[in-house]
Amino acid sequence: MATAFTATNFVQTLSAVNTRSHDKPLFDPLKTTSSFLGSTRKLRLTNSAKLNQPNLHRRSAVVAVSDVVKEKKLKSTSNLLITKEEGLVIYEDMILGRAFEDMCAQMYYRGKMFGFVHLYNGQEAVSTGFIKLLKKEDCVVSTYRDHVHALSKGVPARQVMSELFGKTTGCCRGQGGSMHMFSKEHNLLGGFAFIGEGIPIATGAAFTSKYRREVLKEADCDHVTLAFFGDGTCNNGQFFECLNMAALWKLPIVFVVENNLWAIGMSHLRATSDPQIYKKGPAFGMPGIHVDGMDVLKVREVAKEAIERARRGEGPTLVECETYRFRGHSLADPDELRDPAEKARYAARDPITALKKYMIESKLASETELKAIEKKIEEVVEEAVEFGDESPVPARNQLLENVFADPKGFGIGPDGRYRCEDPKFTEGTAHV
Ligand SMILES: Cc1ncc(C[n+]2csc(CCOP(=O)(O)OP(=O)(O)O)c2C)c(N)n1
Ligand SMILES: [Mg+2]
Repeated sequence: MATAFTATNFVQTLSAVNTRSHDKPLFDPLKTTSSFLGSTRKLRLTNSAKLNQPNLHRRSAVVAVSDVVKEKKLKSTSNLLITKEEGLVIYEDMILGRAFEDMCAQMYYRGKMFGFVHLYNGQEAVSTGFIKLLKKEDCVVSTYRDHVHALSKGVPARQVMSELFGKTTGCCRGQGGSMHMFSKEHNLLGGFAFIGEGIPIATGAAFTSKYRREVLKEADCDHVTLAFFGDGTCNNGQFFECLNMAALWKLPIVFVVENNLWAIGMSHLRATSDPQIYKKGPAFGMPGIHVDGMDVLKVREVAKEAIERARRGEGPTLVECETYRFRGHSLADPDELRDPAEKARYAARDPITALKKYMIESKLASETELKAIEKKIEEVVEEAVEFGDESPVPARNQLLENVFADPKGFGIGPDGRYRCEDPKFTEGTAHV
């Protein structure tokens, strides 16, 4: 059976282990059982067989939880993982993500949006579990599946919807669209259409925080960056290059892999030599951890420690969240390739239903309280659609903005001609 460091291992293993140490690890990763479900039984067996080969028996130590967390845990008087207030915030954020995406599907099929639109249904526990722990100054870097990361980071739903409608009131004034959500105010450094493209941007943002703190002596600059990306992306070069740099320079970053087991129609198990992505962390000298990405509370526990480690200046962490998308790759995908039994298995583990059950059973909230949140969010999303619909489309002179780096701007002059049509535009002296 394949091995996995679970969230519990990460949070409960109580003394620090040097990742490069040859000392015996505090727990034996090869003895833990896997929760890696995967999609194709045949391939899963092939991969577990591979793990018995001697060269894959390398034991990777994991940096364990710090004394800070240990103390906090001991002082805690409750067995519950969250307070009522925290639970309500988490629930609301997950409901917002789900309701927003469902509305996007409706609007897309009504022709209100253009290009590809990739929805996040099913993966909400990852966005909420991580981003709701951040400070405003912390940065988030996303992929083309970015609407919900933007919402969790605090970009108002109306600005995200308006962006999807290509309107001037969108968070990128309608110039980004679905795959390029960006907000300077919220330190959302972008969705990126090319896979892996955001990882170096995130690494750069983390380097900025470290530079400001250590070189510019801004003592309070303890900002952390979260880089979100998928399983398919982990086979790309940027991933490895950035793990190397982040570990080398001990950057305050968390690499969050949203392993939904598929890259469009390619099963993760067919596409990668060792499907346990978290194991690639220790190879670079950083902790690697696997967590059930359908359980927001487990994600949150791991996220807390990984974010705090980064904030304390102890460097990066690689977190693999095993999750699942409930819809096709994009709204243009008929989703005919995935096994219906696999889809049903994950649908039964809906992270929102699970949280609701936990909150009610633990008496953290009543059914009525949760219903009130759902109602409130319904209104927020409705309002976002109305706002987007009523907002103006960009003027023609916005077309070439931000396309070329020219201090005078290459847009359209007051006479309606493109500035770049002026023969003097390359000299920066055009007056059209
Ligand atoms: C550099 C690059 N190569 C190929 C593509 C085409 N492409 C778009 S999405 C995708 C799959 C990515 O899968 P994964 O990283 O698992 O993310 P998920 O869609 O599952 O969230 C690919 C290959 C791309 N966008 N960029
Ligand atoms: Mg994927």
